[in-house]
Amino acid sequence: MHDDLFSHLTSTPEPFVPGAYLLRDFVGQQDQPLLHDLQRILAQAPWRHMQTPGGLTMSVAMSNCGKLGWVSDRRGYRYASLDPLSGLPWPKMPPSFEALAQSAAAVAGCEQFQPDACLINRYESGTKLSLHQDKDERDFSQPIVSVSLGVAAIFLFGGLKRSDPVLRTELTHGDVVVWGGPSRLRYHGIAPLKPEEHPLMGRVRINLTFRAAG
Ligand code: MD3
Ligand code: FE
Repeated sequence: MHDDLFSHLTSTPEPFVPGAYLLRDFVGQQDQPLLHDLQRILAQAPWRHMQTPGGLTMSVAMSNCGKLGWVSDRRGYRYASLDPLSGLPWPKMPPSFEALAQSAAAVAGCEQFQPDACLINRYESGTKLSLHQDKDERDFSQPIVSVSLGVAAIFLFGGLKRSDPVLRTELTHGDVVVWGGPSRLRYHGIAPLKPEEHPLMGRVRINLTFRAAG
């Protein structure tokens, strides 16, 4: 149904590291409807800065939509079906979000991707995300799809060990990356966001990560 919105890519692109497919401006003209749906989600589940298990406040502001949401507090990292701020279920994943994630996964050869969680990250000038692995999901054979919106960021990706060398690439508004296969457990992070302005988004970067978590 939605495939025609994303049909500008017809053949499988080359992975830029094994298993990871970078789809430049895959969002295209869908950015406005996506942002419209995002505003609805944030009205129900506003930005918040979560605590790490060690008691630090994360500089990235977060929210979630979908059946499950990623949460962090003094008890640890986990997926939860209720928003701890409201006690209510996370907002439903909008069809526009799901269609984008599934179309991108399909381009990368993952036809069966069924995300049940979308973590929404907001970066302001200076906000960074330290090198980490995503290991809170049940099935690492399922990819993670990430969507970048707003100010460009330097994405850092290492190897399977924290000490492995770290490569850098810029992710700009509309870029989508499908992280599957051997890239799924790579260390990754975001360098401090530069104080820049994006015409549609202002001085922020928003990243959506779609996961099959449960
Ligand atoms: C590589 N988010 O939410 S997106 C995260 O831009 C996260 O907000 C960053 O890392 C952001 O966990 C990076 C790119 C990304 C997301 C998940 C991955 C790369 C990944 C999982 C495995 C390998
Ligand atoms: Fe991550």
